[in-house]
Amino acid sequence: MSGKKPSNETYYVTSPIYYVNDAPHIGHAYTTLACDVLARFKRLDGYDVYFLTGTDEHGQKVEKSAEAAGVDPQAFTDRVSQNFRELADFMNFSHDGFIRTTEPRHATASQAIWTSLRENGHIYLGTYNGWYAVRDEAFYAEDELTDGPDGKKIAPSGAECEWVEEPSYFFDLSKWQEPLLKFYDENPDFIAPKSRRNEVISFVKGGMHDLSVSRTSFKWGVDVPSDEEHIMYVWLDALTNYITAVGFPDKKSEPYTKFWPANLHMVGKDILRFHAVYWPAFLMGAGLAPPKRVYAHGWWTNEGEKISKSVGNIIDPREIVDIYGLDQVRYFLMREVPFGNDGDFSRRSIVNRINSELSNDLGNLAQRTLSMVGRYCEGVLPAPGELTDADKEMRSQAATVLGAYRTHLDNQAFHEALESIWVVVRAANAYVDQQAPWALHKQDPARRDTVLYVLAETIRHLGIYIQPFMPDSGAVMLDQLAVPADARDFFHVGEDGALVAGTILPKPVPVFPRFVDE
Ligand code: ME8
Repeated sequence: MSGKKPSNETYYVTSPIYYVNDAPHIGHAYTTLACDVLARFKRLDGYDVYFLTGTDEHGQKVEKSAEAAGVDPQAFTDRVSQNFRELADFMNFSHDGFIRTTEPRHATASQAIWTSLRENGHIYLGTYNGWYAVRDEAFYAEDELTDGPDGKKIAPSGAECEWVEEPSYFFDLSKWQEPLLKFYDENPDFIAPKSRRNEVISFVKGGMHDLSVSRTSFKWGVDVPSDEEHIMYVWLDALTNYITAVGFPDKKSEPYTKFWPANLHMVGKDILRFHAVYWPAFLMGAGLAPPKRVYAHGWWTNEGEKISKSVGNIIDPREIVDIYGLDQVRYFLMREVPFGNDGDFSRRSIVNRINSELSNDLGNLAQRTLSMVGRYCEGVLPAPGELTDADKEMRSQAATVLGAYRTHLDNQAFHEALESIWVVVRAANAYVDQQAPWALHKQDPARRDTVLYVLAETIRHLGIYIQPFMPDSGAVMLDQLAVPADARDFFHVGEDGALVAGTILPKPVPVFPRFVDE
């Protein structure tokens, strides 16, 4: 049966932890939203879920931003981290944890992983001479750089590089080529989508230099154990957040035993190398299991242009939510772009999606069905009579689509997951038109009741399904059918949760009003 709960299954999903040098924008909201949809879906599917997000607060970039703001880095991060917490609440994210890398538990975990790497012989002391981009907090090899104006060296990401020469500890990344290639080979789903997997594999095949993992020229970071001159490289510290949050270095108790290795690290394509190359190497070097999967999604542009502070076209999630509505924005972000590809935010496309798919297709279906129940049945859910083939087909389609929905989300194909639900929405609209309950009203009230019942059941399924993407709207749809709060998970898909005839339904209100441009 499609709605069956798995037993004792867990699901650990993480967003990146965001740098606190900037205000949150649509790109940050996008990544965490994808995690939120997965977390909500898995909860409805009976999993024990841990969904983590947070802020990355160390490193030179944050230190410089604090300096520019004229405050000490701790006060600065306290303030800016709060903006990301507020964004998460405002976007209705259902995270179970919010981690800050300046928390004491995180220094403990970072120092513990460092110590394991050192004891296992993967970290040694040397001197770093090379290029560093503060914006990316990343080291680059000479042959990766191009010449910019004023003789500056520019990284492939567009960030300016500076020459760094200082004592540094190194991680023996050059020795990890074979183990990593073997790991990718044995775990073909570790990196997604496929095109990104190929990029990572060719990067690793190209050979890697040892990685500088400590700095001495500034102070804003986690101290290297037993060498107070050094602080840890911000990415080693940052990546460790994923195990800090589940209790590392305590590997023997929950939540670590329950949730590690993580099921999914969701990231943008800009930070895939850190997650798919460095992180599994660090973990294996420390004798810990790598995560099960890393998904690198694409990049948003604004009306065709790269989003950047200097261009001044940053999209503030609050602004668009104020204009279009929260669930409308959540829907658009997950529906507009085949997940994994780059996407463009344009006014025209969001308005189109709201008016055609939300308002016309889904909103009208619910509104016209429930108004007929109000008008013809005095607001009491009618009892169905014998079902025709068309009725049975409608009911079965609504219940069985859960299987395709689940598969799409396990592949992080959010757009296809929504499309599979919309196949049912369109089938239900065709069913209303064919059955024409308004014409049956006088001639055949028993048949009219059956059709309205089948439609109400279809809307119940749609209400359940849209909850991960549009939690508030899903709740409103289910409220209108008087579905009890404990009957809204996937266990209640199909006959198990069928609506009870005779239930008095509240007066319907439109769930998705049309967007009228003023
Ligand atoms: O990289 N389109 O943090 P960060 C889509 N602290 N996604 C975007 C985006 C856009 N235009 N702009 C940003 C860091 N993102 C590190 C991560 S994790 C251990 C440490 C999203 O604040 C996307 O997920 O620069 C990208 O990977 C992330 O924000 C970068 O956030």
